This record gives sequence, structure tokens and C-alpha cells, in this order.
Amino acid sequence: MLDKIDALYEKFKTDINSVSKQADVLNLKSEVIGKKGSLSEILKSLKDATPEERKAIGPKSNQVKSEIEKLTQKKLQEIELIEINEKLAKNKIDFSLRNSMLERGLVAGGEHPVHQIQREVEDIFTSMGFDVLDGPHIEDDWHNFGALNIPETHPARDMQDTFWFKDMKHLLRTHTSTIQVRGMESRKPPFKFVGPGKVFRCERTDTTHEMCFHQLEGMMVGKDITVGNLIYFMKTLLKEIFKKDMEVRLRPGFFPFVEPGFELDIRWKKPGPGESKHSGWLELLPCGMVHPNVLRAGGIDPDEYNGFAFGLGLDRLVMVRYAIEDIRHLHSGDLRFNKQFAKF
Ligand code: FA5
Repeated sequence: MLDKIDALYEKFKTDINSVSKQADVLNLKSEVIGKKGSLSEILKSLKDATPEERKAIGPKSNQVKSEIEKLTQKKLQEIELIEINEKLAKNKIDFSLRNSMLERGLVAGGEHPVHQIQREVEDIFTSMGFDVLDGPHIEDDWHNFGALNIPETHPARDMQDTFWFKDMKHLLRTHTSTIQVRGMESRKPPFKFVGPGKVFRCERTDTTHEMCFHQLEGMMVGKDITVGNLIYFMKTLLKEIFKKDMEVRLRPGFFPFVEPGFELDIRWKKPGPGESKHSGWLELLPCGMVHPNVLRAGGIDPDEYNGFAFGLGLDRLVMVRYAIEDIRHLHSGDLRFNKQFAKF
């Protein structure tokens, strides 16, 4: 019997070398040391063995089992490594490809200027301890309006023309203030975060208005936060983006979700011939102190905490930085326009 066990082990050692799939390795193992494997078969005739053999067979079969387990594991790891290397070789990035594309006159892609500026603004805020949050494009009434102190009958709903879904319960978010609501739902004060993203409004386009554009929301909630804190962060943002002091003006502005609310406009010389009503000042960054009803809706006690919020127009920020006369260039898909911003 001992010889049979030895033979079975030797055969396993040979067989395992000839398989290359993990499933085959596992099958082979179970054919030998599985419940109905050949080792169990041999052990069935234990009653016919001599007493000396019986003493030796227990340790022997345990030793063989453990060796077979070890060989199986080793083989499985080898196969896994081979598979990983094959995958890597298949998906390998060919760095020479870009050069050969350029030689053939093909143009490599680049990041859109709105996304470039979005990342810059995110970096500025993360360096000041803000988190970056995300939120869905398709929202419900509560996150876009209700929780922001805009009940159903409130005329402020008309301030932003909305793309509603047929159920009249869901909509394409009209502003990133929805991220404020989601941020409050998911954390406890004190906190500060920004939330960038696309927003949608069913409105007529012109040189400074698009139907689909980008905003970056910001919110800071804590104890004893003041308008002074708000202005500090707004000034720091603009200074870091433009690398110089920009001429801005702050004027009262109405938004149901802040009190007091402000419009922050930036001095903007519209390039090109002809003046438009937008030349001079451009509405860029409305902001204010978060309304107590909004804090309440987010589960925060307004007697204990307060805060500020702002909503930056990213496409307009790009317009001011690069002296772009018409916002519609940005999403026109015109490669001649886009190529100017490729960072290659
Ligand atoms: C809002 O959307 C508020 N949710 C912002 C806010 C947040 C205020 C927190 C207070 C506190 P408004 O509709 O003004 O506000 O839009 C904010 C900014 O987005 C504007 O100043 C502008 O820079 C940009 N913006 C607005 N409409 C358009 C448009 N149609 N095309 C391009 N940019 C736009």
C-alpha cells in the first residue's frame, strides 16, 4: 500500500507539470486527494494491510496530502502570474505611438479648458482643507429645490428654467447647489467641501449663457462663520486663478438658500468689436450665508452652526481667463478652438 501511495504521488508530480489552467490543476488535485480520489480508494483496503503497514500509512498519507496541497498552491500561483503578464503585455501602452501619430499629422487629444480650470479650482480648495464631492445629474425635486428653501409654490423656481422628466418628479439639476444638500446629508459639522459638475437649464443661449454649463459649488459649515470668512475664500480663489488682484464688485443678490446673499461680479472686457450689455461686469460667483431653513433641511441645528455657500460659473471663469468673447465656443466641438488649449 505504501508503494501505491508513493506511485500515486509521483504520478501527480508528473501530471501537474502538464496542465496550464487553474481549473485543471484543481481537478487533478481532487482526483488524487479529493473525497472520491485515488488516495481514498487505496485507503479503503487498509483492512488488508499488515499491522506495521497500518501504523505507517496514516502519517504517509497525511504527508502526501500536504505535499500535494503545496504543489497545487505553487502551480496555481505560477499560472496566475503567467495570466497577469499576458494581460499586461496585451494592454501595454505603446509610448512610441504618440510620436508616430504626430509624424503622420494626427493630433493627440487634450483636456477641455473647463475641466482644466475645474481641476485647478479643486486643487486650490483642497489645499485649504476642502473635500471634493460629486452628485448625480438627474435629481429629485427635494435636492434641487425643496431642501434649498424653494417650496413648490415659490416664484424662485422660475429663476432657473428646468428640464423636467415626464413624471414631473425628476429633473436635470439646474445648479450644483444639490451637492450642498447631499453634502449636509452625508456629514456632520464642522465641514467644508466643493462640488463641481454639469448643470442644465432650459434657456435661450447667448454670448454668456449656455443650456448646459459647469458650476462649482462650495460650502463651509461650522461655528461662528462670518461674511469675512466667505470673502477671504472668494478672494483667495480669484487671486490663485488669475495670479493677480482682479477687480470685483460685491452687491446684494437674492437666492432663497442664503441670507444675506451676494452677487460677485468680475471686471470683464468683452473682446472683439461692439459692446454688449455684458461688457464691463460679468456675473461669476454668487454667494452668501446659508439660510437657517437649508441647514435644518440638511439635519443641522442652525442655533449651533452656521456657514457660507457659493456657486462659481466655471465656463465664465474660462471666458475671463482667456478673453473668449462667446461662451458657445466652449462646447461647439470646433477642433480649431479646442486645440488652442491642448497641453501637449
Ligand atoms: C445659482 O445657480 C446658485 N445655485 C449659486 C449659489 C450657490 C448662490 C450658493 C448662492 C449660494 P446662478 O443662477 O446665478 O446661481 O448661477 C451661478 C453662476 O453660474 C453664475 O454667476 C454664472 O457664473 C453661471 N451661470 C449661470 N447661468 C449660466 C448660463 N446659462 N451659462 C453659463 N453660466 C451660467
